[in-house]
Amino acid sequence: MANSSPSNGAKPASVLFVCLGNICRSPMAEGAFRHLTSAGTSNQNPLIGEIDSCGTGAYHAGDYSDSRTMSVLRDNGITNYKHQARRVNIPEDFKKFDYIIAMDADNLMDLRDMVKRAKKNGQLNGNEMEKLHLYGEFGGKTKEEEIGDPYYGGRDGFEIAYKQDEMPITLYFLQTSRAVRIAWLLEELGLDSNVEYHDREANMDTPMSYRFKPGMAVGRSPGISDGNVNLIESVAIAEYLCEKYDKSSRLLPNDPAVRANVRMWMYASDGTFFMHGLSILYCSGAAPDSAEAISTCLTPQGVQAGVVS
Ligand SMILES: N[C@@H](CCC(=O)N[C@@H](CS)C(=O)NCC(=O)O)C(=O)O
Repeated sequence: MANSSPSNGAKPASVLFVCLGNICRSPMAEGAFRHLTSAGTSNQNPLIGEIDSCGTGAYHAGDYSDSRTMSVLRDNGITNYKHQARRVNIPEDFKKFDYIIAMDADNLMDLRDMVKRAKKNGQLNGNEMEKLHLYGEFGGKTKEEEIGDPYYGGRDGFEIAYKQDEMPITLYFLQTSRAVRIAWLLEELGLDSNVEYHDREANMDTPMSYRFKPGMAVGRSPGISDGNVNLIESVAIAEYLCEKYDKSSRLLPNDPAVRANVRMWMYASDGTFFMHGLSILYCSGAAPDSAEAISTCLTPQGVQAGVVS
């Protein structure tokens, strides 16, 4: 529990994750979120207060979290989380928590029905409906993202659910750089992302704060982090985002010939940029400063003499 408050004096927000039985998805989200916000430690994110999870149903009340949830959390370095399933408390949970986050659309619908009924019989009379959200609105890679129930599948379903519980993509954005293409792509794919902006220095140099970004091998822009994937090079990033998130193959079509054609233009545009960049670089290094010098440069002898390299 946080013992410090946000610097603006606001009350830390409390968060409740909700799925059906509270043994698979919502404890996974709770465990991952506790870890991300350093809950229960002296470093706890001051914006976050109480964190809990529950189920819309009581099927597993009192049970410990599914062993597959626990083993996936452990594999991701989360070893100190323990939870016993419980059903949502009506009306208490709806009064107590600021954010009530449903893992899928059915959970959200059930929660809405509960609030409606509790309002009808006078148990609730506040802004409870506004507290209800679908997971994807916050942590998901897309706004509509749902965390599918992995209960009846193998352990890999739990691994997918964990991946979904991880933070959104971070785009390291250097001003006046090709990062703008990736920002566009993230928006076009409907992906939620944190954008970390870095202004250039007055002389347009890349600031040191950008150059030495952890995980960004050589501090080039654009760069992204997506879970434990760190990437630079805009074409590589664009391909990765399309392969992973363009589920309908809208931007990178499925047909191999068309796909190859799109790729060809992606690589070609990068090469063209590089060539333009080189000519600007050469000119800026050896810019002639008079009409006479320019005419000398433009003769083959001028070029051979290295006036223009
Ligand atoms: N081919 C690369 C080019 C990247 C590039 O040249 N980035 C420049 C900004 S547009 C950069 O990172 N400059 C920072 C530096 O050189 O430290 C791509 O498309 O990602």
